[in-house]
Amino acid sequence: MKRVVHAACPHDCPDACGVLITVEDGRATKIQGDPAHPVTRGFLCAKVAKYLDRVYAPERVLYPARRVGSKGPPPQQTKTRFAGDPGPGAGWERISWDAALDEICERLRGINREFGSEAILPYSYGGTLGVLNGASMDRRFFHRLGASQLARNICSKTGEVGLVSVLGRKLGTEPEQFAQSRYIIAWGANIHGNNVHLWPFIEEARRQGAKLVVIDPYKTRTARCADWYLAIRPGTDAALALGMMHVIIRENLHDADYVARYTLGFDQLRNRATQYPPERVAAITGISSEDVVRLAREYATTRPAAIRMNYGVQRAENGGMAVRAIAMLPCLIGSWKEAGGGLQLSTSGAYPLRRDRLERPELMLAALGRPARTINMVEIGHALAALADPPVKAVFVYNSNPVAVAPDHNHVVQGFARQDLFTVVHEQFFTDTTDYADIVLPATTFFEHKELQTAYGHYYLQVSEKAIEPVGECRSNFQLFSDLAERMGFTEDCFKQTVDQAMDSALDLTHPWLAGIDRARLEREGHVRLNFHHGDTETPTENESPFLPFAEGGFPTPSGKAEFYSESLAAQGLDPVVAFVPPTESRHSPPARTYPLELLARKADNFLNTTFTNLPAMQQMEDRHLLEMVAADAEPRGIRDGDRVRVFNSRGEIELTARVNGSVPPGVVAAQLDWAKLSPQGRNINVLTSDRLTDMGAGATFYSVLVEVEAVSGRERP
Ligand SMILES: Nc1nc2c(c(=O)[nH]1)N[C@H]1C(S)=C(S)[C@@H](COP(=O)(O)OP(=O)(O)OC[C@H]3O[C@@H](n4cnc5c(=O)[nH]c(N)nc54)[C@H](O)[C@@H]3O)O[C@H]1N2
Ligand SMILES: Nc1nc2c(c(=O)[nH]1)N[C@H]1C(S)=C(S)[C@@H](COP(=O)(O)OP(=O)(O)OC[C@H]3O[C@@H](n4cnc5c(=O)[nH]c(N)nc54)[C@H](O)[C@@H]3O)O[C@H]1N2
Ligand code: SF4
Ligand SMILES: [Mo]
Repeated sequence: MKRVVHAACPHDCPDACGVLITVEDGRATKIQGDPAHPVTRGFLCAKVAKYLDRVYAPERVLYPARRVGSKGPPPQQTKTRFAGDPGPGAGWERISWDAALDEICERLRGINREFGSEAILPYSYGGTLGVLNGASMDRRFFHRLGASQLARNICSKTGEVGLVSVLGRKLGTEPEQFAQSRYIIAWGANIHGNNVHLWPFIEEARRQGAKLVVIDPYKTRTARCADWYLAIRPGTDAALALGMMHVIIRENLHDADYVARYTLGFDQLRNRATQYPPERVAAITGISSEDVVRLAREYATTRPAAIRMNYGVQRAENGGMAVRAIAMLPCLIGSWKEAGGGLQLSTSGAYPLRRDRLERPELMLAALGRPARTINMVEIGHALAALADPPVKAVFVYNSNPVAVAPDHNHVVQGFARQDLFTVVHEQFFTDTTDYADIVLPATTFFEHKELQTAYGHYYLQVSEKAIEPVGECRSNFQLFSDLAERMGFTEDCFKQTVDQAMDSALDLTHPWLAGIDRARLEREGHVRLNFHHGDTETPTENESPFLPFAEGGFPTPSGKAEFYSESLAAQGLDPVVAFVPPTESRHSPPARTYPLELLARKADNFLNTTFTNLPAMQQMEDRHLLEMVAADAEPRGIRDGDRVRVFNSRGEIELTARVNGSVPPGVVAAQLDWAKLSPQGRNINVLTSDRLTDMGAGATFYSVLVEVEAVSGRERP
């Protein structure tokens, strides 16, 4: 029997594609984009187009397994192949689910007794962004246990805090509206690589004469397609935005009416912008003063103008202020009034789901009588290796690969290698993190479970149906934590909820944006756009009409206005307006800085963080283990294209192959994130990154890293 099932891609990507899976006799035989989805319109990225390879990969984790060998990566000869059914010598023995759950419960109970419940730490991030499998039963379980809380700040927190400080909420321009823009700035946004479904809308705009400007220190595929590419120095975006505001205000190009009605603190902003004349901005950013002036004039006068900012800007140490500065631009020129204007960083703040009902934070208060202590996931290396107080004695990892993705890799490895640490990893593959697990549990893919799906790059809500039965003995996150709760003897009703019941409880139909969008309708239609009300109006606008969240102000900030001046930042001891403060690790840092080159430890276009890095079809699409640099930095170091180089700083070192290709500006080098055990010397680029936190939101600083590079001579290739 053949049927076609509607699903939604849950990977950590703004697009949340509508997907159609063909199933024949219980086996998925084809995957394609859903042509009916108004934003993702029938195509998939290269990664997910080959998803059958992932679902049916021979290396998938299929059964629970218990470590029999020592912790750490497997020996070289078994480096790339890990049988899902671990055979003798693989370092694992297959165990039953009953045995696995019993052992986990016994260990957690013991640790709880001896060290307290906060010695247990969950660690999860973006494996699936599905509403239920991302954060529901898992949170209930750890709250009920009284476990430590995890601050999930590794990706977007800084940008969120920066954006919200101006706009009040994570709302932005709909992707569909970019087709109507006449001026588009991709600002730290690698659209071709990371948000490919926006591209056709941009192309549509360009056919009607729109100009695309890309601001990125790395010459991405997106930059190569741009009408104008500005190679900004890393971590200097706040200065560029301030320079633009300087020109816009000086030349009276701002929208005085919009500013007067809907913004707060214009006078303070004007004073601040005065301090950033184009010449000063040029010296900071590496963009000429003529270009700063031209960008400001074009942006303010070519309408509608939209900014697609992505998360690249906010991975700098001063990223909060940078996002804040950029978010002020559309408020200054009033472009929120126009379809095809405004700015998009994320749309995720639009979904009025009842997260409280899914996560049940009150269970933690009942268990502990107070909120549990919080550990920042960015600092996991130090929390484990330097022994937080009370010490972390158990880590439960799901939806994440911390040994590969967390900064300061050497500390992370040192922490996870602790023999006294009890580590459980729920995974689809034997990753860098399972190498340090005591117990590995098999996880379903989105083909194998039902899910509710939001997006962070558009405004559609979707139901993703289960297409096939779980392969092997895989269980979804939702089921795993429900099963564990039962085994722990947790009797609260919420642990017995079915997937459908949990979905229903999340869908708050009393909220106007969700009115009429119940599960039955989502199941029937697959995807439904949120119904937006503008301002305070009670009647939903026509569903086809453009969503203009701030056309008439209505900013959900404390003042109800776009805040160029923020009391709440002042209260936190931060600059209440906005300023450029150079990152500690940057060319602008004090002369005593020890390492001369700025490193961008980037994502790959054909991987998703470290997901997909182990699949041969994806590996073939990437040139891996390269250090990209310009001739001006290579030659003085005696480095030629293709040479082995040692890249190092005080935190670590890694050997890569030099690629002298002009993708980076002088003074900047770039390399890709990959699995450590698939990289030279078994370590990845995060040996060089730092767990220093950002200015706002305590986020990660992956793009504020200084290194030195030298040629490796007369040494064996690793
Ligand atoms: N193919 C693919 N798609 C992905 C991902 C992936 O790994 N691969 N990851 C997903 C995830 S988790 C996320 S958060 C999103 C992220 O999507 P993006 O925000 O687009 O992600 P990044 O690649 O981190 O950063 C975007 C660009 O910012 C540039 N950049 C770095 N530093 C600076 C700076 O100081 N100023 C400016 N102006 N630009 C800078 C980088 O060179 C990069 O090209 O993408 C998601 N989609
Ligand atoms: N150097 C450097 N480091 C970075 C970044 C960078 O740009 N450069 N990017 C940072 C960013 S933006 C992010 S978001 C983080 C990402 O950090 P993570 O969210 O840890 O990302 P992944 O490496 O993709 O690991 C996700 C894992 O979840 C597993 N998984 C998928 N679905 C499920 C499921 O349903 N259940 C379970 N249990 N597991 C599942 C996948 O197999 C995969 O191994 O990395 C950060 N690290
Ligand atoms: S990873 Fe992104 S682009 Fe690819 S299918 Fe999933 S949502 Fe679509
Ligand atoms: Mo991310």
